[in-house]
Amino acid sequence: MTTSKHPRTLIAAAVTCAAAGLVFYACSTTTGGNANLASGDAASRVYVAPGQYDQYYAFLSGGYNGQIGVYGLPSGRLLKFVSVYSQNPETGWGYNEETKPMLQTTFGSIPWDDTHHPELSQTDGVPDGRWLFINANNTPRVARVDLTTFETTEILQIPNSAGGHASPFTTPDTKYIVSATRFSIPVHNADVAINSYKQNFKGTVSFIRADQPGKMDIAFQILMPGYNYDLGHAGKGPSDGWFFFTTYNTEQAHEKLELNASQNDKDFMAAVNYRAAEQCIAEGKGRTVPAEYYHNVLDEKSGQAHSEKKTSVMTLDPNACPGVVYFMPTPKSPHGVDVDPTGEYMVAGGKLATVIPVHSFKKMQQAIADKAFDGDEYGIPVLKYSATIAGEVQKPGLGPLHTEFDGKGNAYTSMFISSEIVKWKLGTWEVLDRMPVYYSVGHLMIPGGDSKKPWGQYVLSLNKITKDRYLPTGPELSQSAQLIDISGNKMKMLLDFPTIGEPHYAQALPAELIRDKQLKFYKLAESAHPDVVKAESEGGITRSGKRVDIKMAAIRSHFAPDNLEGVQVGDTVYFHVTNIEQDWDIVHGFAVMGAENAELIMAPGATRTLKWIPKATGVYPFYCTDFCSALHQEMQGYVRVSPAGSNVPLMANISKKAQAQIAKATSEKKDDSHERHEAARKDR
Ligand code: K7E
Ligand code: CUA
Repeated sequence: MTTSKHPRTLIAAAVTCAAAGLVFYACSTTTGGNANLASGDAASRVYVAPGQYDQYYAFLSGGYNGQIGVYGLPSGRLLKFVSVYSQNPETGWGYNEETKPMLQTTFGSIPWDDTHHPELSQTDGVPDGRWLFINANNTPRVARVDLTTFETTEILQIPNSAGGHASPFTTPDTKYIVSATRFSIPVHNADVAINSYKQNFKGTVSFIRADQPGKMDIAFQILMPGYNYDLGHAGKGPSDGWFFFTTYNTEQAHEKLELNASQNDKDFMAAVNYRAAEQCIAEGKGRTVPAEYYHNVLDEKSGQAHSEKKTSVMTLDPNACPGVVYFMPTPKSPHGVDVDPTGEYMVAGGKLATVIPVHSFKKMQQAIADKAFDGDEYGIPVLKYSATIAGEVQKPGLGPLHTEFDGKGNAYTSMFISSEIVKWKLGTWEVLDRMPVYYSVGHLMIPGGDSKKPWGQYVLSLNKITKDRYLPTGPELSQSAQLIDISGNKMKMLLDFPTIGEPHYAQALPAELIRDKQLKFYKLAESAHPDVVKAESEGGITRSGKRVDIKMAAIRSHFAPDNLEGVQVGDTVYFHVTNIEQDWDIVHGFAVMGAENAELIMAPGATRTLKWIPKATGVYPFYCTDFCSALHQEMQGYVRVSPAGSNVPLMANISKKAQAQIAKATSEKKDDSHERHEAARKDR
């Protein structure tokens, strides 16, 4: 669920169900114990000895922290946060000049978002460890994270959309990732009465070209009726070429949705034939319309991001392209839609339904061929429920949300209201096992569990409410994840660990698919950053009007230059700091007193730039923030700030060693930059 952090959501869910004539009780608000769920050998099953590696990388979305948490499984150890949509003062992401453009949108620079669904790139339907995509839920965007650097390298804004929730699920070849509107809005957005919802509000489903890094773009947007589009998954195998989306609010309510969007017994699963859409567009049946959105790319060679504003988008009206969209009635306000590894079954999470409905792709094709329609909605054929349904899992539990697969013919569904994971069999639809989880599970995740080849060893339960699970930390507690062994017939609880942010979905894959491909440092010799320094002697200070640029090298354990003069009140100062180390994991930081943004953190070989506007005269220390050597505490310097118009000359103090480098360089090459002379002029 999207906003299900607090216990009141449980009550709300129960009330909703009561309104629908059913009374569900959340069994997840009991207090106390249940500590003995774990079997005796559980500890040894998750124990990763000092110096040993975890078996899987797991990527957990951070929800409202706008980031991604990288955890090792089975230990549950937190390895890293990848900054995506939210500024991160810890790394300087979104604060330094290099990465600021990554947060650019048509609404301006947005320093925050809400991440829900990490999605690994796939080759032939199997996660391949190249990239991880993630959606922004509030201001719709999709991002690419490069899994050799664990850095966000690309962000694309989605126009004509609001609430980019059904995103960024991939096709089996990663040709496309998708983004669909959770909130329908006027398309093109306009000043209209909210009660003109039915006439004016539309949904869109965007197919985003994703297989070429640095070149993400919207291939086309399909204009859909004004429902809420919740989640999506691509077909695979026989259903390759199709994409499935859940909808709710087919009532098209625009107020008190809690009640008004829960009237219909069935909403729809939308089946989109995207190859047919490609075909229609090739035949000129699409329409290019004006739309403004940003594409932001971090250049690998310079480490600098650039923003490009796009001005149009290709749209397709399903009525102009018969056969591109069908609706399958699906009970009731479905949340997740998950396609099994064979590609035959589409499982819906009918969160207010009493069953788990499963559609058959084979039957769907037959129903289309037979025109087994129950009329249409806005020209889109509605297939008969009985014609596409493969089966219903009876009495699965309360509040089914999401399903993943183990690759051995079993499915695992999360039950939000009854707080359990339910294992059932594809084809016979019988419930095989249940595991209580604490509390209120949202998504669940099996490594590769939405792909053609799940690594069906564990399921991770991503829970919303921790209550009494951990030492209390005031009114707000962390969310939790629980690792369950699914290698045998019965599920076994192994581990319970707190998570940061609100992980909605997660994905995981075997560590060896990523581990040995890690970049250890950026090659200094190949840096294309315009303000890089490749040796200490290249540091210096220059002025151009009221702008002062300071180029600096950072190396254990000093900055070069380390003392600077000639800066004046009213100047805008840019510190361009290059970590000139060429050694794995030797990181330096940079912070200056009174700076209003954050620190810089420089990976080896990287240049980062801090903007600083000194407001008062004085001497300002700066220092390295990352404990880099025994003499880290000595890694410091001063900037002198004089009054505006002062005649204190520019001075950058560099070491004897650097002076020697400069002398050597100038004797070899007479006409070398006088910026360096300037720097060397006033040395110690
Ligand atoms: Cu169920 Cu946003 Cu995929 Cu929350 S979502 S759980
Ligand atoms: Cu460099 Cu501490």
